[in-house]
Amino acid sequence: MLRKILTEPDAILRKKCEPLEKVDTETKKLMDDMLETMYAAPGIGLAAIQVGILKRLVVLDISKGEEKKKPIFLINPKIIHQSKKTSVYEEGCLSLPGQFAEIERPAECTLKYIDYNGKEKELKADGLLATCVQHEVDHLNGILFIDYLSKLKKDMIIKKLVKQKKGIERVIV
Ligand code: GNR
Ligand code: NI
Repeated sequence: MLRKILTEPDAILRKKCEPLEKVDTETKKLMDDMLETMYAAPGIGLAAIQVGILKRLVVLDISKGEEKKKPIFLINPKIIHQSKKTSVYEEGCLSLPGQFAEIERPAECTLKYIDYNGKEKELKADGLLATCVQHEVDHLNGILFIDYLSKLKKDMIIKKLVKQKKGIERVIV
């Protein structure tokens, strides 16, 4: 089932998400829906908070069009190491439609998480995956990539998004 993706400005996107206590059928259904929603968007990552669920849940897939799909499910992800070395990527976000900016983050990170089957795992990420993982963990703490920009750039982007949203409302009403 496709879920609706919330976009900025929306107060829900600024909330802190709660850890999951168990991986039950409801959790798996939500993760399946999130993956479907992410592929349909299309995007390479999606946090539950982006579909309005305040739980520490993330789905990712950085495989390219022709390649075999490689979905990753992260439950209660915790970054346990970040490299001193940084890298810059042009980031986008499904909650900031049409907005892109170069963001500097640690180039490598290691995380602990629970997988789809409820097993504890560790993942060492670099390149785009490292950026994406950190972008998603930020979502779980109510942080968006525009928070790393100057106030001027951030305000400009929010203004554009408010305008976009007003346009959409007018069409619906
Ligand atoms: O689809 C997405 N692409 C992307 C590109 C660079 C860095 C991060 C991302 S994540 C984004 C999907 C999204 O909003 N995830 O929260
Ligand atoms: Ni995002």
